[in-house]
Amino acid sequence: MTTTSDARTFPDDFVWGSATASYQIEGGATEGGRGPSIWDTFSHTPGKTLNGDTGDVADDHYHRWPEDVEHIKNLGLGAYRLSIAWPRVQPGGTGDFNAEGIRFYSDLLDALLAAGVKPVVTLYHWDLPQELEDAGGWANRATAEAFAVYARRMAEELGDRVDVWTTLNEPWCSSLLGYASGVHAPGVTDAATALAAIHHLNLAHGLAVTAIRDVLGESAKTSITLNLHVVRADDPSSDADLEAKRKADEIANESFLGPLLEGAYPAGLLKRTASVTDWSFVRDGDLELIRQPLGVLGVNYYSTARVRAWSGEGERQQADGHKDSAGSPWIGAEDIEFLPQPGPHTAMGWNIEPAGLTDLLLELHERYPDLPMMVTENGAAFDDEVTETDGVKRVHDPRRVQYLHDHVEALGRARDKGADVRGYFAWSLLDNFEWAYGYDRRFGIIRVDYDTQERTWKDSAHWYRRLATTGVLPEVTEAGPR
Ligand code: GBH
Repeated sequence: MTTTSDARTFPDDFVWGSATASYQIEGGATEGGRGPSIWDTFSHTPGKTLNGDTGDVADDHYHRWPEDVEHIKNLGLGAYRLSIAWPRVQPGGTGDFNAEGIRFYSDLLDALLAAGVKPVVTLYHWDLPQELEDAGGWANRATAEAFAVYARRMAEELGDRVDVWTTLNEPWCSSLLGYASGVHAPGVTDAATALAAIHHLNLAHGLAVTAIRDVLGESAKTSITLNLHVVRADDPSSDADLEAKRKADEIANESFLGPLLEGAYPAGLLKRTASVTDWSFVRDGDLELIRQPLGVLGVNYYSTARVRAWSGEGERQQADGHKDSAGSPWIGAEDIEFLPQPGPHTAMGWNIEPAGLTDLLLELHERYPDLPMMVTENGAAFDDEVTETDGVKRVHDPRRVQYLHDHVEALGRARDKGADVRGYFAWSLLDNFEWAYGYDRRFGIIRVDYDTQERTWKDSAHWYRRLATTGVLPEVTEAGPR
């Protein structure tokens, strides 16, 4: 690792990228032999997404990918993080693969390589084939086994062109938002089901890494991306608040880090959930299967949370994101409350706290000193201002520029203190389908006009290009075209 005393200057081999996910950008939902996914079903169910938005068309990336690759190239990015839609390449999740779907990704990877961009590929960013959900989804062990078959086939078909293989994106969301709070597909609200989903997602990761290494050899760069929660105790000198933090950490972080990197589920969580499930879905040998060598850990970071013990009286405060959901994703932490965080906040209502990223990366580095990391997502939704002068459109997004600037700086601080962070991916390349929030929330550094599908670089895209091409953090005033 190259060290530098200046947190604003990054080494030449530091990777600057941007990220997307299949269901959020592709559209073409019924084209090219693609099968339905749980997000097609969920978004087409009235009341599940804001304004009833679906990913049927999204950014029409399925047809416009050559233009999008041009944008990636013109941004000067060294890497692009994309996900494969499982139902596009294997419509039912088991059985036949779909040559047309595989060709779509094969062509996309070729174009990225021709543009000098390294593909970082996620195998699962939440679009489970509906047939697998009908058979029990992630609560079903067979889904993990099917995932390994799919992963093996992708490694065989595309392995020579992929730089990093990421198995899962944010299994916390897939399990706890999908099966506990129900705000994500498939919209189930059952704690026991969610805990089984956690385990089968972890198992799917382990089986997939094994399959990928079997096909591509031990030098294959394998990875998983986690949304690790930075949880602060409201009063760090209060044992009760520290205990509240520990409960939140266990369900949100340790139920993944534990099995993936340390070979066990957190004992406290097992105890506190004993009345919900007997955990018999964890079979002999599973923990060995899950704990596989990782080339790099992907870290997604957006904001922080603050918790304290709940007295049991009055109305319990809940995390901003889950106020209206039917179930809580904080299993085993029913007696804690989430306090409103001081601002500023993004359009998602998430608080902005760049120091949380420094803390998180340093903590991970201390715990796993030999594990390289990449920030695989970081970014913010804001209301952008679109102006048009003499037919030239500009999109002003000063708060996004500030957000990206401050977080890259925070990443640089962690690196200066020794954290082995090798890359940063801005979420997202394009405005896209923001899950339950539909098209209402825009995370892109490139604006998408959903009537015309026209792409327009925001000021943040111009700013990010300077960063990616120089490796030196520009001032926020250096945003905009030049
Ligand atoms: C990522 O999820 C996804 O990978 C990506 O697809 C998505 O578009 C992007 O972020 C933006 O949402 O629950 O109130 O404590 C991020 C999901 C964000 C979930 C922060 C938990 C904490 C708010 N996480 N959130 S709260």
